[in-house]
Amino acid sequence: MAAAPVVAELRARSVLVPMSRPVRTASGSLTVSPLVLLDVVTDTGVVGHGYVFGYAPEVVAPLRALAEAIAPTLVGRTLAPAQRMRELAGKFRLLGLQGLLGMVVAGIDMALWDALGKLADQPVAALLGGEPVPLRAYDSYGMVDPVADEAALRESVASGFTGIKIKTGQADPADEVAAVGQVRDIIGPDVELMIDYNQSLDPPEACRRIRRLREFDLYWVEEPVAAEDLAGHAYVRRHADARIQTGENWWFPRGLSAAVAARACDFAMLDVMKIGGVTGWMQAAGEAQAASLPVSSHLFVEPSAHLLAVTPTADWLEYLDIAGAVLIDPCRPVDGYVTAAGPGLGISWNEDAVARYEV
Ligand code: SMN
Ligand code: MG
Repeated sequence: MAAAPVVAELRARSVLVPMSRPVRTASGSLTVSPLVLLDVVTDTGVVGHGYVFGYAPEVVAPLRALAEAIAPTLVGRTLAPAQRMRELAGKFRLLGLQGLLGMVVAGIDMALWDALGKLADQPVAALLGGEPVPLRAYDSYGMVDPVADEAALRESVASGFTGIKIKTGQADPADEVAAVGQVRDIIGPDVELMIDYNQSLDPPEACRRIRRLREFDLYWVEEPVAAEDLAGHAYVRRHADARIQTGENWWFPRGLSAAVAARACDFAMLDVMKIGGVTGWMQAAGEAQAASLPVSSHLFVEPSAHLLAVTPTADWLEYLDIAGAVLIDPCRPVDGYVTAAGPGLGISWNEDAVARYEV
């Protein structure tokens, strides 16, 4: 049997990428997408790609430096993502896989799985026992101006999206009620409407605001309070008449376990970076099924399309493009659905664009 491919080099490049739709949230705005592109160069010549989203431009340099510092640990090792994850978790046990380290480890995991898919000429969804399938997607907006954004919202619905998410948490609750009501009027009663407070409220205020939005038939209310305030999420879930979504800020599968134990949510939102890459997602998806939590994705459209395809309780794919400007063939929605592309995770860099945005 031929020798298993090994990692020859781990390469990290940082880019500040334009976002197709800047995002204003109650907890800050994003006008550029700070990414670190990770390449696992194998001894066969096949290169696996992964990427991490830094949220703030200041973070890409330390992320890149961290990836470069970890690289020697991987050189010469096989591509086995689960084994490499176990070893990295052991090596960094005292620090813990979270924060910038957790993000880099997850990005490496994505690149390892991408390399395995490319070597097998298979989409990662197939490596995981499934296959690419059309996934219903919602079009994800920031805080909207219902007048200025009306045309875009109507176009989202006309293009086939059956779900729309908007950010809320306006300083004046009356402005929030007006915005949600106007968006509901624009998209009509048959399109699902989600709102996302991005951790901006305290539990009693969240309950008060949700009560004022009752007539608008919300599909979910996302991160009403601080992500790590699981008791606060559970309080809102108990006292407000709304289904609570959270999870984009869970660190690795244990983050989901803690939320399940706290009865913090009705849904699970998995961020393929923070949940621990493909490997972490698959472990979390099993626990979400056991807890009967519908799973939706957060950002990372391409990898998430593969993972939701093999997630037993898959619910929605979030369509919010953070990397398309540096991808050769980004996943685009068709009639409101997104289907994974392979081989691997379907990630190939547009090198001209990478050169343009590299920092
Ligand atoms: C979100 C967070 C950070 C960047 C973009 C969007 C938001 C979401 O919480 O759920 O999309
Ligand atoms: Mg969110």
